[in-house]
Amino acid sequence: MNAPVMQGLTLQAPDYVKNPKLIAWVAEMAALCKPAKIHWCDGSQAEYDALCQELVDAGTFKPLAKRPGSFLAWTDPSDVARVEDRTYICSAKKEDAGPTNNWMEPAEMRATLNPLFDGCMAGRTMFVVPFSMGPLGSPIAHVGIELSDSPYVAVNMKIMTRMGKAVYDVIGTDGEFVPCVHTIGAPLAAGEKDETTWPCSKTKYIVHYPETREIWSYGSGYGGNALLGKKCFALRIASTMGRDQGWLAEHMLILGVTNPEGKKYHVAAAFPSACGKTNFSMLVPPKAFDGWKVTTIGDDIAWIKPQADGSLRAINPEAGYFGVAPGTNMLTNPNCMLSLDKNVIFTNVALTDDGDVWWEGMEKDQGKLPDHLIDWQGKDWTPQIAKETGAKAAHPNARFTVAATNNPALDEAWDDQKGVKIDAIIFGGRRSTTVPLVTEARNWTEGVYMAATMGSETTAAAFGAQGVVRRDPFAMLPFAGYNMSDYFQHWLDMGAKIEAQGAALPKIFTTNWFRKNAEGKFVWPGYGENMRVLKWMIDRLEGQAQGEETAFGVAPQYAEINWNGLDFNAEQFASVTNIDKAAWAEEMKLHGEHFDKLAYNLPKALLDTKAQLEERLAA
Ligand code: SAT
Ligand code: MN
Repeated sequence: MNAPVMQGLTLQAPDYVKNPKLIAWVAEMAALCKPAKIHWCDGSQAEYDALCQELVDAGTFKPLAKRPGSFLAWTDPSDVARVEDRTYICSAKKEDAGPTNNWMEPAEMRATLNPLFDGCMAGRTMFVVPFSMGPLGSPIAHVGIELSDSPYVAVNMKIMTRMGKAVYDVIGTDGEFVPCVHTIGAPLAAGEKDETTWPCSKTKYIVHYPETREIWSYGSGYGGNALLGKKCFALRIASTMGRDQGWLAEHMLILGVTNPEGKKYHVAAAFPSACGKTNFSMLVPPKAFDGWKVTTIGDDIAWIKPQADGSLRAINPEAGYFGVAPGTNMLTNPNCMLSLDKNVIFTNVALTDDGDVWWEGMEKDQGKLPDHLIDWQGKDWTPQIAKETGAKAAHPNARFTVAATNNPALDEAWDDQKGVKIDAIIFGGRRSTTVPLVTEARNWTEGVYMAATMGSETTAAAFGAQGVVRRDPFAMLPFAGYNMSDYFQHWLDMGAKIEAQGAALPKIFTTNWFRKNAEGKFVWPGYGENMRVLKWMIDRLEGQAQGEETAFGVAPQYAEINWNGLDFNAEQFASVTNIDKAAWAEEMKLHGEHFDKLAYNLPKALLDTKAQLEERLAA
């Protein structure tokens, strides 16, 4: 199709785009956003290379001499994380967004956004980015089209999703797609060029219309705000699709774990942003676990659909990792470090004098701090400056974008259309106190309760104060696309339906790797050592560990954990597993306040579970 959209701008849709609704929508958006040009992405390597070169020419990307095919981008200092207070769920009814989401009446939001989007792409190219969330053609996958005026978004989407021509075959002439519109804002006057290498707008809106399944994002170029396949589609919009269609879209990694006899299990695990999902999904078992293997299916998002036989099968809707760089090194995540040697986009890490990247935590591998760097804001950095000013070389939320296929621990089924069968689900928060290392829920409802009341200390992945405990149910607080209490009910309903079928549900566990001692130091060594906890979970699946009843689920006995090769005595174990009754009395008050806020439609089963927990604590 070659229809004129407006003066000087023609649509020129490639002939393999055969969906009239899609073409009409692109034309409508082009007429609104008024780009200088439209580029229909085909997802080819040649296209990726050309766009990266454009980003180099514009000064947005610095090629990295030490890492082939890799680039470094520095954002505007105001555009480094998700903006939760600018993120909206615009459902027709306010109650459907619920008390944990910002809401505006859809018509009012459209009236707010329309003038902002009018001409927002002036002087820039509008990229049409076709992408599949999940293996192409999988019954668990869904597709979207993102329109964006950011070439950074186009190249990141190429790594993070199955992006390209083939998506149009899935859409065909009348298939569904989720329409996503993104602009960095800051429109250009005629003939003007972007003045900064990371243009963005002070005004930001990340908007979802669940009923019409649309996403509109204005003013930010940062990953979670701009790569609309990720949090906006794969969690916020997809969770509402899951509610309506009977499946789950979750903020979960998916891993495979194979024992020395070759038996394989699949585990999905929810942790809040920047709490170690990527590390856990790529875990290298300690030496004492010779013959055990952990493989990655996904590091951030899981789409889980119940099958006819009552099993739950999951896919990773993404095709790459947008992970936190600081803290990553050969001790914390060797598989990740090995996947970062080529074809990586780094954002907001520091630049070394010899053209490599650096972030806090790398000194552990290198044995010392570098003498000199250019920090993520383009300023000189030395150990002396860091000492005097506390300046970080890399932003704490600095990220790498890398294809899953770079991961040496990639699971062979990662791209399987059928997904993998989930045997266990983990919910983990970041808590210095109170919550024990690991417990198993006695039943599905208790598991939903544990997930619904999860607390976590905030991290740099979102704007705002860090280190304060907030309730982050299911690690979905910023990502649930509908009323949180309805979301709890959906989980309960899914479990009840599977149980009514007579099928076995996955076991649910909670973990907390982050308990601290009186000196403020982490007690549990974490990282690869988490394998010891994972092994106990598998023993529970196999009926090989008896565990111990506690007020808060079934916990491991000290002797049930394999301690080979780790010096961790019973006293230390007690300090990460004990249930402090006074702390729990306080915790239960917080659960109560949390439930008060979610009172509308809160499932009664959760209040009953709370009462049982209180009784057990009082006993
Ligand atoms: O900021 S992102 O949404 O891209 C990553 C995260 O917060 O988990
Ligand atoms: Mn995440």
